[in-house]
Amino acid sequence: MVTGLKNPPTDHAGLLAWVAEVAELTTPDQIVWCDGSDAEWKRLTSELVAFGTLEPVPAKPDSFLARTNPNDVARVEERTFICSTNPEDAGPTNNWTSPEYMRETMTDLYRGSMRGRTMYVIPFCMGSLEAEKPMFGVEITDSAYVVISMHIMARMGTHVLEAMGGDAEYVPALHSVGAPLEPGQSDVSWPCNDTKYISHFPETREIWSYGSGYGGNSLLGKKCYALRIGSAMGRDEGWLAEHMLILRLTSPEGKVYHITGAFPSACGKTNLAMLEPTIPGWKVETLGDDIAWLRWGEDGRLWASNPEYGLFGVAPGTDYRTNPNAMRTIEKGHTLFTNVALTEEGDVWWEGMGEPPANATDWKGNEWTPDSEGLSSHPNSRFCTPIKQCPILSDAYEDPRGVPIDAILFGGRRATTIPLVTQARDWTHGVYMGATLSSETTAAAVGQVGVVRRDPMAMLPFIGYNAGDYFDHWIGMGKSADDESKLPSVFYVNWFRRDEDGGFLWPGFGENSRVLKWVVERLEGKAEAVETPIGFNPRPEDIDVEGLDMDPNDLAASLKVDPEEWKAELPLVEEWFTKIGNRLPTQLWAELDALKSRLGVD
Ligand code: GTP
Ligand code: SPV
Ligand code: MN
Repeated sequence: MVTGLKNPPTDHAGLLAWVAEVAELTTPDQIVWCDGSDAEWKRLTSELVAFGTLEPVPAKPDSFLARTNPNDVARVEERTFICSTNPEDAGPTNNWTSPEYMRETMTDLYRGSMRGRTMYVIPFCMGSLEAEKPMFGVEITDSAYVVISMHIMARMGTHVLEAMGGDAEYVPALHSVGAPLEPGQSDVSWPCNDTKYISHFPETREIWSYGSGYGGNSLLGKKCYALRIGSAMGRDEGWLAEHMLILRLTSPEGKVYHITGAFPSACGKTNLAMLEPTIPGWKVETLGDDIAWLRWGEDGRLWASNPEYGLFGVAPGTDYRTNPNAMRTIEKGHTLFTNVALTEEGDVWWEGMGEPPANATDWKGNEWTPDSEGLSSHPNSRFCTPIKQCPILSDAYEDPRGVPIDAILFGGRRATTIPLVTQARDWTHGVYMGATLSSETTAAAVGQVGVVRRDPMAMLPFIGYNAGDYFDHWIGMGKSADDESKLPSVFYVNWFRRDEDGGFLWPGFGENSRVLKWVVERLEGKAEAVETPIGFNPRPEDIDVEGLDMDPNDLAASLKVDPEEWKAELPLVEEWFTKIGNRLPTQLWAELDALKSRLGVD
């Protein structure tokens, strides 16, 4: 028997059977039950440094840099699968295979895949352990990088295993980098496999991942569990798992609001969640920057909680001027950087962080100077840091109930058409806005960057079931509210509209507080808006621009609702809805028809 099976730290029979089964299949050298301790962090980071997977970042306490294989730098949407029995249940937006086919295919891949490696067992919990029903998971992985990342990103370790007791339900999440070692074969610093599968079995709530060590492909509590499996659970149980930030906004009068925002990958969630308002008297506190679980509260309102324990944020563009609170968070150390540059002074650097260093080592390990041709850091390079280090973390963060939501923002990255902010008429119109959300693709996923695609509710790569059913679930959540006035108001924002020269019309970042101000003043019935074909829109004079040095023409252009641009959008929406097919709720076709008639199109 492999060591690690003999004196296991749990008597959970189901878990022990699964660990034994995986060990038998993948044949690791040893099994390690992760305890989540500081000693474990120290041991694994030291081992990874000695081995060359990590390099210390001496300028920041207890921080490290990983350089991945250049072919393993982002989520792989083409290799992500939803394996429901019926292909219709995965829907037209997901890759599908039958569960049987995927189990067979991946079992073959996993056979012996951990040979020569250590198999780590990571008990974790998404969300609070104090929750009515704690959302347990266990990840088995052969990557120590995954273990230390999970130390930061999720509640994990012995206390979770103890809380699971002998019979708790959990989501089994199996991960292998797919790089077995023959006796005597030397290892590489970032093992992975050209063959990659990120597979989900929503009916049996299981996750199987193979071939990639990176972020959303390998930290299986995050996108795989908290979004894809989570969304399927939410459909069955009457809640929502969403790709959303959560923030608390306090007005100068001391009124407290909670806002969630669904923006696609690398479209500004982390930045908005940690915003430092530029308008006096307003305060933002952070609750979450990537994932929100939305559930009904006893008061009949929708409450949001963040199931994660850390931040896995986009590095490029992060700076004291754009996101000072993220900088303060990572400055405290205990941070893992992936695919950024390391300066001669032993600090990290990336594009968008002030003046470039004279000399650095780039993300591929090559010498880099400001004259070098390539980027110092991969566009999807990231910092992985404990959320507790965020200096503006809200005191409600640990509350298992979360916070009651006043407004939901949908947003995308669009150079044209979409105004800075629009308020939906009602819940169903808000669902229409979310369902038709569009955005330019980013480096967060492998593939072409800058292509406009529909990314409904910023969940295109994360809906664990049929997108038509998902929209229906959103509409149903509105219907199940005991009182429509208790539902959050929905808004649609776009920080990324551009002028003819390609520059951003709106300054963004801290200045987005001006938009948040308009949002809460709409909730309070204080701010003006005009009714346009697409919803309620502010005029330039409705946005507080005091102290903002901005060309009034740019402000007007950022807010503009151009009927011609919106008419051009209609066939794209029609094509999108047609693609979703017969499970698209009729209410959304009705919303499209209503929009057409308001635009004077029949
Ligand atoms: P994921 O972690 O991939 O889900 O991304 P995210 O939505 O949290 O995106 P993030 O806040 O990390 O921002 C992604 C990129 O957009 C970074 O390079 C930011 O600097 C940039 N960005 C964020 N907010 C703004 C904004 O208001 N205006 C502009 N111009 N850029 C922004
Ligand atoms: C995203 O792509 O939306 C992320 C990064 O938040 S990853 O965890 O890699 O999915
Ligand atoms: Mn994300």
